[in-house]
Amino acid sequence: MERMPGRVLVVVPTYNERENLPAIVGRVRAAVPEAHVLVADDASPDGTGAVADELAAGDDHVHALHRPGKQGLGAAYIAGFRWGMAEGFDVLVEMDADGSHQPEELPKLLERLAGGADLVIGSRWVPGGEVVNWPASREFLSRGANVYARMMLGIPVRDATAGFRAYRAATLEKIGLDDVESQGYCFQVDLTLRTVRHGLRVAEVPIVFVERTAGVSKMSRGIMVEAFWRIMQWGLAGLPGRLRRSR
Ligand SMILES: Nc1nc2c(ncn2[C@@H]2O[C@H](COP(=O)(O)OP(=O)(O)O)[C@@H](O)[C@H]2O)c(=O)[nH]1
Ligand SMILES: [Mg+2]
Repeated sequence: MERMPGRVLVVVPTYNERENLPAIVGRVRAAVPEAHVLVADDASPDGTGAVADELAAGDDHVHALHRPGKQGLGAAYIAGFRWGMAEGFDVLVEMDADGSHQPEELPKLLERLAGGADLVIGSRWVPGGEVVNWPASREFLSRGANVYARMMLGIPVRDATAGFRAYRAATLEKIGLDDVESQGYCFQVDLTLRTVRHGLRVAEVPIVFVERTAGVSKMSRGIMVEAFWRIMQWGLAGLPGRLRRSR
């Protein structure tokens, strides 16, 4: 890669991803050999944690973080980010374990970060972005959630729910992680909003998102309900400021 934005840690949260993990870790190591990988596993019943330990034992760029039980995506990422910042990494990457986020596209995100951004989002909903193998219902849900978030929050981001992204450690330090309560996918919207509200630079680069072929999605009704209400709360809390600025 031409320009690296510093030492990079790719955090991969896992819950029952045993059959997906070895391939995804191998692809990250091949695509960006200088980057380290941290698997943040929530005591997966299928033994993903033991698979992570095996991978870590065979490669000094691979690490495993074991958490006591399923506590949601947000909590796993925060634990992973804290681990990485304590270890002195300059860039913290979010990436799913199921192959939906293609490690081969990671250099593109990192180059954009090095070129001058505080958060880079791998976006499905900008020109050039794409989703492969999604049923129409899932595409409708994702597009709808993004229109809802953009209108409620007034942020200029096309894919605020995307989970393939790169943060500067300095960005995470500035926005603060101590009071983040979002557990499910609205964690992504939460951190996007914080980044925008701190006046930091958010860039979106198009990615091709490929639906998983092994294991099952952890998307649930509870996760959707959490996102709906939290986004409404943030939108209402930010409304006086938006009105003041538009006058
Ligand atoms: N550690 C941890 N990982 C999770 C949790 N929920 C989902 N994940 C992981 O987050 C990533 C995205 O989840 P996935 O089920 O593929 O969601 P989808 O792509 O939106 O259908 C995968 O790597 C999951 O294993 C959780 O509660 N804890
Ligand atoms: Mg997935």
